Amino acid sequence: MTFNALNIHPEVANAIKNGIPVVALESTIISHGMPYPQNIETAKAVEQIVRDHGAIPATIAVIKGVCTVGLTNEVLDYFGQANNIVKVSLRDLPYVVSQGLYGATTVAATMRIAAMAGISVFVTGGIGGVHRGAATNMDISADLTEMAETNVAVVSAGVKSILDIGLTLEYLETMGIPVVTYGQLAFPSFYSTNSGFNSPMQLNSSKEIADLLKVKWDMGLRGSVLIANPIPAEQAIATDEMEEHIILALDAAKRAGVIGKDITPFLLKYIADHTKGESLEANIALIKHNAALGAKIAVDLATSSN
Ligand code: PSU
Ligand code: MN
Repeated sequence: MTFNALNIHPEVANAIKNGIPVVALESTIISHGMPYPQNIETAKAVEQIVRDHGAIPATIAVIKGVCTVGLTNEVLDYFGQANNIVKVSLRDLPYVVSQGLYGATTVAATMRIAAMAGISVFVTGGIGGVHRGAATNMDISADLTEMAETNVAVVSAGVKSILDIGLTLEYLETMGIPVVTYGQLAFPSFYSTNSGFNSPMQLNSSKEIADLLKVKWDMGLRGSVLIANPIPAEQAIATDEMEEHIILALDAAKRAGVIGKDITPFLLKYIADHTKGESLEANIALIKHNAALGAKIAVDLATSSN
């Protein structure tokens, strides 16, 4: 059994080769993070927004064991509906590749494959982080350890409050990962513009963010930068309203005995099901918003690197 390299879509490969900006996108959000058909509609809309802002989108997934960078619409349709798709974090990659399976990649696995392909900007909704109760359950997403290691910037709407946001920020500090909030100091919590924690850094333009990335990597400092892009205020959901649903979701997960990699998808689905689609709408709005910022950063980074 050998590793059959990567399959990079010709449009993406051409862009990488010629210094044209590229934005990587994950697939767990499609297969395990959002319901059908909104998942596919959103995935396609996000790709279009990346294009509208001057970059080439590269959604990443594992197809029959092949790490694939840049998906066709047919493949996106498949990943949005099929039920044989493994949620693939870093740990799961060699298994799905050697077994020839279909895998939807998390932030961690997407970053790693993006780096293999030579892509340095990645857009998602929310990253995984330190879970509530981590002091006893040790549940810390591999997204964080990956961010310490791999030179791919991550644009997100902050950290979802299903996690312990304070501990997640502490962990990011320990691992040397800069956390930059775009346009404000308050660190956003996915559905809300303000998590109650301040961001360690604030930058106000995509150019300044691209400069920070370039300097970090030119200095030989390995790893990611977490760029937190607050949800547009008109789409935000009040923190205390979300908190009620989160408490119920955590309780339901505990009663159902959900652990490990199934926790995050369980909580996301529970909350979406119990907020009458309001959270789904917010989720869609924020990822589109992130796609625009990520594409601008990729454009500025390509300009300063060419
Ligand atoms: N948070 C969200 N939506 C998501 C995820 C997290 O609001 O879709 C997904 C991402 O793919 C992320 C993964 O990388 O969940 C984290 O999973 P875990 O906690 O098992 O590492
Ligand atoms: Mn976990």
